[in-house]
Amino acid sequence: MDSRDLKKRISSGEEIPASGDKLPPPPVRAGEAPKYEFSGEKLQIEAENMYYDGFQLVGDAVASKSYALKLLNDSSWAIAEVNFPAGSYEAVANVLAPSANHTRFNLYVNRDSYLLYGSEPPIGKYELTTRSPASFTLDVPTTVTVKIQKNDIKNAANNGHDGMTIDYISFKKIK
Ligand SMILES: [Ca+2]
Repeated sequence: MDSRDLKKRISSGEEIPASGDKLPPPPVRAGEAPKYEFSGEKLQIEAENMYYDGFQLVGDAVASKSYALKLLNDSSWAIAEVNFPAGSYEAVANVLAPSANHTRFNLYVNRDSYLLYGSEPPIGKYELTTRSPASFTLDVPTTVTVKIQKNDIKNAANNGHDGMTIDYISFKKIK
């Protein structure tokens, strides 16, 4: 499906055969990094609400909030800012890999990269990347830039792939 077809499908409100649900209107595209406060135990950031370029917006009735972002190439990026209290955290993403060759991407927490991936081979539906949680500790309250991108710029062995659809990132306080 090219992006014009997607737009047509969204604007026509066509029903999705899988569930019969109509998609709500697509989210307004962010013009700058959205800012979040982490409080309590958990924070979920929808990929489609991040400030992004080089991703295709995907409408999917089974995705959280009915939309997700598909990573297209090396220059794809999506960012958000989060104020975290001091503590230890774990991040996972909800993802859909189209094939065994399209299963990985990097999540940056400020300057640190974490390679996220789900089941290998992929299970063919959305799943959490619980096999590769990104764990980090902040000694003091910290404003973090969270960034989704394909590659690890410091370590080519941890580069990702094109094609992963990313639904949301979920942060959990573990300590
Ligand atoms: Ca989503």
